[in-house]
Amino acid sequence: MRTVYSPLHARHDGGMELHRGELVPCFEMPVRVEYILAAVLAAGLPIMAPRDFGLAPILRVHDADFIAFLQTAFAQWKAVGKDGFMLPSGFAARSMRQDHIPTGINGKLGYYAYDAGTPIVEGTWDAAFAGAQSALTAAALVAEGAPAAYALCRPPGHHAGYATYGGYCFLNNGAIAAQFLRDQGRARVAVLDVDYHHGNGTQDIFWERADVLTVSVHGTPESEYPFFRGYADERGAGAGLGFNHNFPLPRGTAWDQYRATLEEAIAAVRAFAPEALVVSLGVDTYENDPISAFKLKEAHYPLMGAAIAGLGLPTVFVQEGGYAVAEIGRNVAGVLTGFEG
Ligand code: Q9C
Ligand code: ZN
Repeated sequence: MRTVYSPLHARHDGGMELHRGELVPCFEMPVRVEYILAAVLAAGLPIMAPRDFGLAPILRVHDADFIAFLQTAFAQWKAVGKDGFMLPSGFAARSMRQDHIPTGINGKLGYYAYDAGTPIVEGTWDAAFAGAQSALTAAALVAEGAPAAYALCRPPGHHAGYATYGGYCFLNNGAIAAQFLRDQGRARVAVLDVDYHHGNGTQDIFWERADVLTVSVHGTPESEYPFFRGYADERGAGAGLGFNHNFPLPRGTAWDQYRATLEEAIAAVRAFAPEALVVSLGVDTYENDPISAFKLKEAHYPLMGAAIAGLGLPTVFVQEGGYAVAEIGRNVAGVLTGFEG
């Protein structure tokens, strides 16, 4: 399969995140991509640049005012004499109004963000836009008949909701790819999210949709980010009721338990009989990941890829998390080569 990649990802750099009470350099850093690129090249996957699909396919899954905010937020920050990176300091949480969007930049940050771990820097929009184009290009390759394609997106996407950002994510690359496949005539599309963290943004976007199944296997929100989504009783609403499946697992989960749960998730995808699959591919399930607590080893990632291949579906892999930077390349390449068999 081909890897779609843009060097513009590197424009999202230089931020700090609030992590366990301290401001630290972001775990989600540009060098992640260098390791992944080296490993997929070593595995023999050809690299290509994304095509430009513009804003329209992004606006199919995101709110127009939210997108305008992402495009202009840093300029507004600079206009009040600031530079560097932006983090919110107050949120529209319980008891706060949701029906007034503040005009000032600090209020806007708190309105659209839901954590203080996702800084915006000057190049964030350019990087996020390029990542979305990579996801769209991979989806287009699959729509045109490729059995699979891999979008090496950075920043990641699965925490970005219809009009919210967080968890290092701004544009939901996987959701954008899934909607593109729908718009190319695939009647039912499934998203299988194997990142360590619950794919709350993807769940949000397709919550009331019966044509896009969302399935996530992740660390329990009782202790793990994003804390307030990802429980098993979240099943969708309205027409989408029954078309969302969450499989939370405890800290310390190792391969045997993980594999059994992944098989359940795969069975849910199979029962939906989709015409295409998007895999939100985070490898922060790895035992040495600095912010996660599962115990998967390098040898398990090819097995994960083979299990997903068992669905026999045209598949778009979209890069999500994974922060053990020296090892994530081998783990990503392991899934992709395991899928190819
Ligand atoms: N205090 C992805 O893997 N920060 N996002 C938690 C712990 C949020 C991870 C840090 C982690 C988000 C795409
Ligand atoms: Zn993650």
